[in-house]
Amino acid sequence: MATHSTKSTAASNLENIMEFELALEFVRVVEDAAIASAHTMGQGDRHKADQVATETMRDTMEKVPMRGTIVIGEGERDEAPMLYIGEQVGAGWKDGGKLPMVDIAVDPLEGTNLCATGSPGAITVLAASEKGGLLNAPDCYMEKLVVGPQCKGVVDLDAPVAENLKAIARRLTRDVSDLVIVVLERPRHEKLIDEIRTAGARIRLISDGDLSAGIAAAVVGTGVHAVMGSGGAPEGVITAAAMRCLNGEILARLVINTPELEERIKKMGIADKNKIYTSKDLAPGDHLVFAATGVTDGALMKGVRFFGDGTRTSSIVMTRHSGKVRFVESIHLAKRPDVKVRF
Ligand code: VTB
Repeated sequence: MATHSTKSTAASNLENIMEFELALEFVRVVEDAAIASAHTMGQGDRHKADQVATETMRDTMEKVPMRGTIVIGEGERDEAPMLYIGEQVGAGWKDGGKLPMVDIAVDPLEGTNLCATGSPGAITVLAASEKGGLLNAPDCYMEKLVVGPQCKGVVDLDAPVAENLKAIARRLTRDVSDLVIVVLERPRHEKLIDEIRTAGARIRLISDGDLSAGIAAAVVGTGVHAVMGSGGAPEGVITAAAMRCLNGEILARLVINTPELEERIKKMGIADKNKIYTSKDLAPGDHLVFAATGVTDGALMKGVRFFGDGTRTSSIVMTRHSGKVRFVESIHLAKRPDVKVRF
């Protein structure tokens, strides 16, 4: 009994280190990546924007005191030079291995096009958990339905769109015509968009970035009530980590529509391709950290601002177990003796 409690105290200490101490380290990681990619804003080069975000994220991540493993990243080892799935990151691998083992899901630049065109909604983002706390989702599409805490439990991925909208409106004590639903503007969403319009709800079509839209849906006052449609599965897992911190919900299903993908998920041990995942299925970790920084202006965070004496960033960092949602406004000072800080 005594041994058991000592063990679990040790385990929970490690996990507390993860939430309390690593949370701020992860803010540094997303801030640095955001500053690097913000320098490329509007240059029309999405690959460059993504590349500098990835390189910078990796550089800063290497200094974090942890034994991190990328579980969702830039692709398989042979297709991505860094932040590839399975890559070991962090300062802890070199020093005898006392530091916590952490699984990490990254999207170094969510909304590469948004950054390349200087449009709102680009963010740098990551989620972290104790080992096994984030589903290793394949890089395919995922059908998603994201709602905030009040609408948890009343929506169903397979229900008609009109019914889900009615349920959301009822929970938010308003009419369907008052709702704002965010949908990626894609030909594959024509039917969905028609159905939302027919039901009478309002729509915000976005060109990219359903991850930050999903987070906005779980925060009261952002003017986003749900996100519907299909986007990337890896981003779905990162959204799920955010939902677990914000008490929102993502319901999701992998879109497995080719023999290659069938084969891929079989190898990954996913038996039922039609399974509907909840936030807890996608991000089952008990100790979860979610961190994001605005690259361009968005609903929750401002974009990076360069002001000569330094750089200002807006970030959000959330921890599930300790229940903290922090909005972090940072000023990164230029190395000059006469540097000024403005409120
Ligand atoms: C993008 C991106 C999203 O999914 O749409 C991508 O903007 C995949 O969709 O934020 P397309 O292939 O149609 O572009 C996301 O990355 C994330 O879900």
